[in-house]
Amino acid sequence: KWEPLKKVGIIGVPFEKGQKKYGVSIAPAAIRSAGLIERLKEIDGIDVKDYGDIDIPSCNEPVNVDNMAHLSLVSACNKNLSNKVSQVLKDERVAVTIGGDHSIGVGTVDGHYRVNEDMILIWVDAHADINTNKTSDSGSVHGMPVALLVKELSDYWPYLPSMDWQIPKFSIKNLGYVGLRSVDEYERLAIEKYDVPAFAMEDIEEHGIQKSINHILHRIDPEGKKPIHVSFDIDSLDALEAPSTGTPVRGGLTLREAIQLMEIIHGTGRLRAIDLVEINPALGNDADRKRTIDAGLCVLRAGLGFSRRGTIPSGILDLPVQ
Ligand code: NNH
Ligand code: MN
Ligand code: MN
Repeated sequence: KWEPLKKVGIIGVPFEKGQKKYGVSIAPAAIRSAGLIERLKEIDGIDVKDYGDIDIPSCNEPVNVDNMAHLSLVSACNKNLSNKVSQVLKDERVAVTIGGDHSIGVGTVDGHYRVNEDMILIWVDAHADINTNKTSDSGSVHGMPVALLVKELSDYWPYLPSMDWQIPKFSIKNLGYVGLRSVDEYERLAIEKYDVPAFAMEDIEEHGIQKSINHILHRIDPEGKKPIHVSFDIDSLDALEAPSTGTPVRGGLTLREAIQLMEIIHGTGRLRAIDLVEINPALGNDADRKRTIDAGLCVLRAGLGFSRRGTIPSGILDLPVQ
């Protein structure tokens, strides 16, 4: 009963307060001017609607929670984003969110969950982003979104002023990881405690992308009937493929592996939301920037049905005659 959705809604999130470096907030504009909409429209049969950028609060009543930088801004941004993602999904479009740093995963997943409680989440990242404010070394919220979202960890948080709008109901049983290679100690503990299917680079090395993603999907949704949310951190790619990002890690996915991953997920017909986060056009030189943005576009195109084989124009049966 599932078929790939041909309608897509783009949401830009020029937000970077979930981490410390300048530049992730200019990614939506940079990716748009690199031809985001045009390149998605090249996909056979696709209908793209740009919902524009969400409103980013610039200042807010600050709240002080130990080891959580800019929590009130992160929270306000995610509240708007959650509503926007819900709206796009209710319009029966795949919600494609262009970040911004990965703290915006709170809003995208919350917005998806509110429309469909069955959703499952594939977190494609070098990092697990499952720190609490007690376990994080950085105090940056982009390392915490998964821990904020899952109900199983809600008792490990203090009261978070400004976050009352977000009720963590999503179950960690519906989460899987691909691409991990920089996991903090307590993050590893959480992954093992809850037996989260987590394909770190060494597992991908051993099994390949196809078996890895199929194993995860089968583990969390054996009947294959739940909508899929992919939260794609560009640093899941090898630092050579995607240099313009705040915390590059060597030894990551090749772009070919990432494209294959997205093609397989597209092929389920159940992909309903994609986040593309942590592209930082302010880091590196022109070639780095171009390579990183282009990699992100290739990932989106693969997830939305672009075929590397090429497609015959619709309604055409033969070559044009002279
Ligand atoms: N785990 C580290 C932290 O909590 C790094 C997170 N950085 C990321 N995550 N880019 O995807 O801060
Ligand atoms: Mn991340
Ligand atoms: Mn990361």
